Amino acid sequence: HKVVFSGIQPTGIAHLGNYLGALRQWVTLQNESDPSTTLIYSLVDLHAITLRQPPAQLRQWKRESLAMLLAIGLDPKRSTIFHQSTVPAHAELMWILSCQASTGYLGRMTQWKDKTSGEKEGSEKLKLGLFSYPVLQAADVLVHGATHVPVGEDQAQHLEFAREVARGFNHVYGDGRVALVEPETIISSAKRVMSLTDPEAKMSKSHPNPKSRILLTDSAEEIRSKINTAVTDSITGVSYDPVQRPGVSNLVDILYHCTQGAGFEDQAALAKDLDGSSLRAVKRRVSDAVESQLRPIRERYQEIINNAQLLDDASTQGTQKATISANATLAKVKQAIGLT
Ligand code: AQP
Repeated sequence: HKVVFSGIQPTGIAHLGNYLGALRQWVTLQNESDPSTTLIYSLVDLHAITLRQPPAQLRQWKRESLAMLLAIGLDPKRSTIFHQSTVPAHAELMWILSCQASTGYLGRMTQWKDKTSGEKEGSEKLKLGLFSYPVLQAADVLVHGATHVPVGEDQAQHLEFAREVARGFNHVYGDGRVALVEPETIISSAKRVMSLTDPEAKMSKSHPNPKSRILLTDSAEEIRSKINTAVTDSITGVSYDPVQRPGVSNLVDILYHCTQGAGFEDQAALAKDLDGSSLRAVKRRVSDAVESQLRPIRERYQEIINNAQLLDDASTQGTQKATISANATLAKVKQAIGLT
């Protein structure tokens, strides 16, 4: 039985990287999979508080993020869509898995190293939640028995960790009645969309410069202006070389993925075709392609963001379905450990 699970942090409106790297796949999986496939998508609000968020801001982001999942085309009747904190089994399984997870492994996580590399004052100020959130992420996936997890490349390491935790748990407690499922990672072809202002870093919600990302709610003018000011290089012509020319290659990537390949075999072939055009013309094509992808999403979002009834109903329905799925696993786990 195929179970798809994935999550997004409600830490702001989703950006083009979230969409091409993860969300678009969520919708495709929903629309193309067999009716027997279970689809569970979570707004992972407990992950969102690993960095401090003003309460009113978090509340607003949670609502906007839910509206966005509906706007991209997820159907709450077909897919389970819920806020993580409304299903306590996630946090409960996290504790149980924490008693299994290696701190050495957690300390080697790239995201942990990146987020703490600037800290000069030792570990005093660093929060435990930021260190242990891959364990919560493992619980998110394992508590629903997910078989497939569609994510961007930055999450691949955390998924490997989740498999390791599942293996460890099964080794200690697996007695035939409980076996946590080791999930497969599904990485989309747009696995890493880069920042427009700093193309060596991934596009992210938390980057301080709003020009670094295109939000799914951006107007046509905002899209155009952000693409126009995107950092490129002073080399003449267009070529696809993510190492030497990260800015230009990112634009080629974005064009490629927003036009389903634009009829070309790969990004290098598309770049070759663009080579005669001025950078200005290339940027115009990129803006047009992004605008065509995002316009329907933006319009649908505007229709539903103020529909409190629709949002509340979707969330309540999602919580009910997710609770049933999560509690089934948690009960088996507690039994196996001897807690019940
Ligand atoms: N740039 C990206 N390219 C491709 N996929 C991406 N994802 C995120 N950025 C890119 C994928 O989107 C899903 C949700 O991830 P997230 O909620 O962690 O989004 P974020 O933009 O990464 O958020 P933050 O708040 O800036 O978090 P940090 O800085 O912690 O990463 C995931 O499947 C992710 O892979």
